[in-house]
Amino acid sequence: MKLQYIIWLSAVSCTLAISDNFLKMFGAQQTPADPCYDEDRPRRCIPDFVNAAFGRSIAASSTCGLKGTVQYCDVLDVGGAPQCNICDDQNPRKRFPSVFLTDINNPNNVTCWRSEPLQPPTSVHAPPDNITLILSLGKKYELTYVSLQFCPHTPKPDSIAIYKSMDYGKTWQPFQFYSSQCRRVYGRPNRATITKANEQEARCTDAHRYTGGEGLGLGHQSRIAFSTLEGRPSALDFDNSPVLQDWVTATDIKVVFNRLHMPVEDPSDDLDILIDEHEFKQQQEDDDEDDPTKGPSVQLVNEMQVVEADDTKVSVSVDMGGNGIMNVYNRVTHQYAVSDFAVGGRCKCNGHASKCITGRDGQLTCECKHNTAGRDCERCKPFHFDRPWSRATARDANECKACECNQHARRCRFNMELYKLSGRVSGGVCLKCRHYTAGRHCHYCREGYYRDPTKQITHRKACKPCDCHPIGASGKTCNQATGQCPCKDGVTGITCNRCARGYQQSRSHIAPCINKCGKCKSATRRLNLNKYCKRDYAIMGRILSRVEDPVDEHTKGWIRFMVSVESVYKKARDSRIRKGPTSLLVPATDLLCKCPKLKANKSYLILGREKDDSPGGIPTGNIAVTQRSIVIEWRDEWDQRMRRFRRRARKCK
Ligand SMILES: [Ca+2]
Repeated sequence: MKLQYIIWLSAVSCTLAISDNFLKMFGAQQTPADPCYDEDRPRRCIPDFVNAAFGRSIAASSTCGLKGTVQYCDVLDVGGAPQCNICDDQNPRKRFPSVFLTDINNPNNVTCWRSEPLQPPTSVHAPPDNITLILSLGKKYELTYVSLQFCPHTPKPDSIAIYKSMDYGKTWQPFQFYSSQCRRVYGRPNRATITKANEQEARCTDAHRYTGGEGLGLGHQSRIAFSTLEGRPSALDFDNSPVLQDWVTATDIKVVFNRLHMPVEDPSDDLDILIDEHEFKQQQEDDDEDDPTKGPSVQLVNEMQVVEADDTKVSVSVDMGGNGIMNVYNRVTHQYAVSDFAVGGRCKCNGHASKCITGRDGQLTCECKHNTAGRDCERCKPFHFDRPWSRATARDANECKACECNQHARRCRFNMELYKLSGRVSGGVCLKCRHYTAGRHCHYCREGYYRDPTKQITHRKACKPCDCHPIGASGKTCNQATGQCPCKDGVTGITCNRCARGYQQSRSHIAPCINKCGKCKSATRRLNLNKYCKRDYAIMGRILSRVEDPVDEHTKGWIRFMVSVESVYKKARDSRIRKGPTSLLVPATDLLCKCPKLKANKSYLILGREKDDSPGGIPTGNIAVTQRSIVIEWRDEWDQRMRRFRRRARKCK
């Protein structure tokens, strides 16, 4: 006991001495490099090649012994007597359930599914057997092959149809047909050539009759293996062939056994057979030439078969028309028996995941990288719509890129027009920019806000409100860069909140800041002939009222009074001035300086120039008081003086 303790201690000290290096190694093993990235650069990644059927349950339309004990008979040797046995699903040693189709395929302990015994067909026109096996893969896979291995001492069926579904069994499409009589059974030519025009078309072949295990397959297991890409021209350029990418995609595989053996021919059908045999010979000659697409897929199939390689023997073809064989058929049970149903392929992740995992909902799903999402990484994850989604290729991982929203938006959408305009670089458009930002990338400030130059555009407070003064500013939108609001005349400050130098505050909303009132020229009391001559008109008028809210297009900034013109001493020949009521306009700023000072019900002598009466240059017939006008409160003696000026005015120049 004590000795053991010492040995253990020395082992610990030894470990401590190398612990540094050991830990480094250990650390590297803990975080294996992500196959979807080369350093930080995204690259295409794909899940491992697997037998996607392994361990999955298969729905069989018929299983021997499920409804009670049934007898079946095999022939173990050519010419030997049939040996009979029973199927009984209740007896563990006599069961042939469908789970045996996808269990471990151990050549030393072959397990088989068997269909219920069937009535052998009496003629080629008898209805087909239609025994069906359905394999659900649980998600989309890209399949390289589908293979069926038949039980020892049982025949390889003559006519088999394989279908695939891409929508979890809602719809099915033909994948491959096997028959000694393709035309008769499946209405298709034998071994048709696939061109680029019909790469997504199922073929029918009788080749399985010539590749071992024909007839009874006595003494060994026979197999059929359908290579999905074999003979399809675009297989070498699979990356760039959406048609073939679609072709190999499946969620479910359905195998339908239509004929175990082809019944004896009707003499009238000979012609059909002859055509098929001719086609086969032709095809064999063609196949002898190098077919580059054939090699890799067959190789893959072989890789998957390594486990059974020891048991597989090459067999020779058997004359199908021989009476000896037909005699044996009659003595054995008419029954399908399959020991292994395998589909080789990869979980479909479009090059954006290196493995598939069971998601929270219990469903198999890709572990998506490259900012992709979906069970098959078939779309970009939210907020990563700057580039359109695309399958990864060897050259380009086609990573989904985040939209550039300067941290002001959580959502965006893709716009193809903008993407094209950008030279296929960026097509993301941010949605609902926050923090008062706006634009495709939330990269400028919304109207009514301006950029705070002291903060980054990504800052939450990068945009500040203009806060334009409701009275001092003439609008609510400030300069995006400086924040300067548009100020009314005489108003200053970034928000237009104070009067400029030389201006003073008024109580007017129209002109909140006015010139400090200077000397009022219009209120002069001195009037001479020279002044009289320089004015176009001279009238006496009585102020009737001040018109509130007189703001209109022509009189903005002017205050309107109603005035009754009572005497006209002078006017130009084409003047519109008449006796009677009319408008009198005074600049608001002048009025605030009481220049002139006007009171209701008072009369005034007014001298002015007609061209000043047209604010905005449009003649109105109004009277406008400006700095050049003369406005004097009326006194009766002005009447005499006006008449005198009028007489002397002939001397005016
Ligand atoms: Ca098995």
